[in-house]
Amino acid sequence: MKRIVTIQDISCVGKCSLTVALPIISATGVEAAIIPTAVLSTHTMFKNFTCKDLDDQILPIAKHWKDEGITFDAFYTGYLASAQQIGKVISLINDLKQDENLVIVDPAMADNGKLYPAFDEEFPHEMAKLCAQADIILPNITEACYMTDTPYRADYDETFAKEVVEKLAAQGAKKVVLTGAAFDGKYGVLLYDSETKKYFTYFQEKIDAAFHGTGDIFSSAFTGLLVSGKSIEESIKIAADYTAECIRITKNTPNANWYGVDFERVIPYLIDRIG
Ligand code: PXL
Repeated sequence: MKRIVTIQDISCVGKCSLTVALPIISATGVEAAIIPTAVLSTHTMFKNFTCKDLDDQILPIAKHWKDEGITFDAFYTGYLASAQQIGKVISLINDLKQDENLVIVDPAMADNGKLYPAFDEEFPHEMAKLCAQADIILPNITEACYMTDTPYRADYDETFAKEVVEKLAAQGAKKVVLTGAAFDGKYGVLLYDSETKKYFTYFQEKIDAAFHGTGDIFSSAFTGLLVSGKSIEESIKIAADYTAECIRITKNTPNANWYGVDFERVIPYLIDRIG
């Protein structure tokens, strides 16, 4: 059985990060080991959230695993609690990673042109260092702009998207998967492979609703699917369709935006698509 370690926070309420990564990766038939980077009462879109940073646990956990000879097929990181924590995650990966292991980074830190409340302008530069070491990164356009010091544009075209994606690849990431790519009236995912210099796009019908945590749902499904043996293109398609289904069934639920989508009800669809 394949095993991923996913490194991100636990938001106790507000479905995102580890509370979605665990069930979704499990549904793809892959083991999800975890490192919780922080425990928050809710994700940071709620007011007055509490946060206990678990920074001091990261390297001791890594050391124990190394001593025990525990290995992983992939390292998958999401929301990290501080710039200092990013350095520790880089050390952990360098320490435990074997040549054939995948490093997948979702630089979960910003959306709609803005950083999440816990982060300052320096944070994206640290995150860019982690992304530079990754096999695959999963930014949205806001995160891509922050990490490349490109002024954010709410409206952009395909040329702009490709420019930003290629800047990220030039910083070191082998493959860039731009999520929520919206240009020329289309909406979906844009993949750039810096080794083949080829693009792959998967567009979908844009659903007129926004929910918190859908980026984490896409990234978790994508990572599980890829590690389970699907191609990168197939993993993008199934993860994007799964995320869209989650949004579709939650669309009319009042006040769901912050609480997250009903991804649980669509797990049978995900398993069906895996075949
Ligand atoms: O979904 C990304 C995410 C994860 N974890 C925490 C967050 C957010 C987005 O705001 O606040 C704590």
